[in-house]
Amino acid sequence: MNALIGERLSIINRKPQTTRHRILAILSDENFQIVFSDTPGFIDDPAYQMQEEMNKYVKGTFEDADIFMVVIEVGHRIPLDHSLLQKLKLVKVPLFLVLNKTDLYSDKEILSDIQYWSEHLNPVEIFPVSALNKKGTDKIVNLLLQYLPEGPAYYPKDQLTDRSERFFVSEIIREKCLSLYKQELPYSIEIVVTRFKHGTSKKGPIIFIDADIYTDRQTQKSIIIGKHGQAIKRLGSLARKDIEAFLDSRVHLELRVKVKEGWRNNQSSLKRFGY
Ligand SMILES: Nc1nc2c(ncn2[C@@H]2O[C@H](COP(=O)(O)OP(=O)(O)OP(=O)(O)O)[C@@H](O)[C@H]2O)c(=O)[nH]1
Ligand SMILES: [Mg+2]
Repeated sequence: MNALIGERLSIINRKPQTTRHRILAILSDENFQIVFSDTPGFIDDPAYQMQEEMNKYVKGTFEDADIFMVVIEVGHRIPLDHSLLQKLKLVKVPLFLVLNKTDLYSDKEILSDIQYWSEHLNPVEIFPVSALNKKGTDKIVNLLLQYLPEGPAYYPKDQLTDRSERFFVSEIIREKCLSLYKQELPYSIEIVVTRFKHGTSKKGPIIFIDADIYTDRQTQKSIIIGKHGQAIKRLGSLARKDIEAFLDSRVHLELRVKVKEGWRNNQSSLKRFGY
């Protein structure tokens, strides 16, 4: 989705379950408006209420998508009896298949996948792409326009997303947690922006941002902070750089760590965290 709209809206990380919400990206032109909706990946055996909520975002797309665009990595042969594939075969709207990461695979492997998926999933279009190198992605928008139903624009032409700046700030911080902290730790983390205030400093305009990092155990809190606060300092400085680029402004970022035991299974916490 980022490659198609030319903005970095959805956070990216090699760890699975990076995307936890449904994020809209709106692409408008003189004659069209396409609303992309990035979702989490489907989780087969949800262990937490949070993951059930993530799956609900996926299920929601079956209600309202005008086109399904499924992204599968080349060479990833998901079992054909997988419930999601079965469901995708039955969708009434056009199904696009995007075979991603072509930069890592040979032409032979890519061709074999095109053949395999056209036989077993029967999408109306298949796009071998490298989202990383923006290769093969330029054709997609034109084809989407051919298959999309006509209708009035839902959003103002200058609106890029349905999410707030606060939301993206929290996502950027979470993205840095995913790359800085090991193994399971990032999965127990949620970010809440508690202050977002435009101000001025000696050097000119600045945005003051405070954010709470929630985790579900005291031991994790100390890991997040690190020895002499080194880990959280590094987190703050990496996140601030990306937030400044995203907001195109200087930023002062304050991070605090809090413990909320079992938040991933707590309905009111989940609601508060925007699930
Ligand atoms: N080599 C290569 N890597 C890619 C490409 N596209 C994405 N990646 C990498 O694949 C990993 C996963 O990317 P994400 O955007 O987080 O994938 P996702 O499908 O949204 O995954 P979740 O949000 O976790 O469900 C990241 O490490 C990306 O850098 C590509 O075209 N080529
Ligand atoms: Mg994602």
